Amino acid sequence: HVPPRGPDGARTGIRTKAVRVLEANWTGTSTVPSRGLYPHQWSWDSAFIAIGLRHLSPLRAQTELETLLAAQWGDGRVPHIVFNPSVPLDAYFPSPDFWRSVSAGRAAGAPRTVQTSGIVQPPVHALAAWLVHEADPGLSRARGFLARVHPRLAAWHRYLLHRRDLGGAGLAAVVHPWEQGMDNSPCWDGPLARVTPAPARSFRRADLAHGAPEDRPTDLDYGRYVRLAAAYRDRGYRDAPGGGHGAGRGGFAVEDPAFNALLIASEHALARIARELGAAGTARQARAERLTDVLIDRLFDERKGMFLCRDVRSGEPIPERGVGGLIPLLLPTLPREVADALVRTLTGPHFGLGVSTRLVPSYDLLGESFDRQRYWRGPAWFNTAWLVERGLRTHGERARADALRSAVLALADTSGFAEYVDPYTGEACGATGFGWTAALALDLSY
Ligand code: 9WN
Repeated sequence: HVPPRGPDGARTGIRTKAVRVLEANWTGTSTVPSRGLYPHQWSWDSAFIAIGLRHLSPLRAQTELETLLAAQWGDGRVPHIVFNPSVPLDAYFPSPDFWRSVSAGRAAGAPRTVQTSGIVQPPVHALAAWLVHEADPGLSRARGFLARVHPRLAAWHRYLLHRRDLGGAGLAAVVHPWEQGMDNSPCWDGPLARVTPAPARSFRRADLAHGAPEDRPTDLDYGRYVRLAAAYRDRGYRDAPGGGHGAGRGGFAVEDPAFNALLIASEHALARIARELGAAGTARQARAERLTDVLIDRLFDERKGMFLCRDVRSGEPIPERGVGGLIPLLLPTLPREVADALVRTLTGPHFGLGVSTRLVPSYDLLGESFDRQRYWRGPAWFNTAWLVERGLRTHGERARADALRSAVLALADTSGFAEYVDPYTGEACGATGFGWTAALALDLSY
């Protein structure tokens, strides 16, 4: 059901509650995903959070993105975590003393005055910057917001499209499951099996102090995350063609459809930003369209009716159906037949949207590894729902988009703005009072 509209046509109840979460998670310069579980600034969280914050305070939304971009590395990468120095080291693992960005990241141009991780997350930022600008163009122009963020966003995309083109086809590759943002998706099980896990006694998981073990990745997953991140760090966070770092048998390099679709959507946004700043933006626009074609050629699986990941090391597609394979629906120049196939898959037996599930599950309902409770192996997340909602609307699927929007608003409310929910029942899993859940519900309430 859709929360009742107030006298001014506003969905007042959920807005008030969402704003309360965003206020509680605001630190003064950015917003934490969760006070307990994730007490620092995360990259793609901040982009989604800014999209919600623009309704509450366009200035705060601009600040959120500017704080993140201030921690950008010289080589253009935007780190996946910007650490808050006033938070104790043992509050989150891996902490700054693991990443050692200032020393290990020196050659790659890590900032000297702020500590960050050395890996990245999906590039939702240019899309967020454009949406934030649109919320209050007058304020944005007065502050020179787009003029200041544009060079940083352009350098960020340059890093991804050049240094991270490990497969040589023009797409960006992720070198760690945390980079794609869906940490323990069954899509990574194959490529991760080649990685020798770091011994469990060599690190201490802080997440289990806040989250139920059955909702979180396993110790074996963590052992592999730690091994890969440490290998990347020990190579000075250098990117080598072919996924060479963390290399030998143990490398990880994957072309992911969601990561690349978000990059392309952000390229479209960057073209608009360039136009607003007086440039033509046509080359960037053309590149976004070209990249959409490459994405289809390289990652679309006609038989499965969705996009798949591609393991750069083996050169083979990864047969698992993850929600990331539906995110390219976001792209405006997707051919009709591809968009139609994605909608059929979304509402068919593997994802069941509007038939058996209330919100888009993160993984194939019929897949062997499906687990309705464990993190990215089945539960439904609100950021992917927001992206699919936008995709449905982009391709004229208005009734389905409306239904998904209503489900997001209802479940965000009843779950206490949960990090993720059981896709069948909507029951809360993980943390509550979660930043992007509140922000994106707020956005969809308008
Ligand atoms: C590792 C912050 C982040 C999200 C990711 C989500 C989770 C971190 C973790 O939390 O990942 O980056 O410790 O599990 O998977 O998408 O950005 O909310």
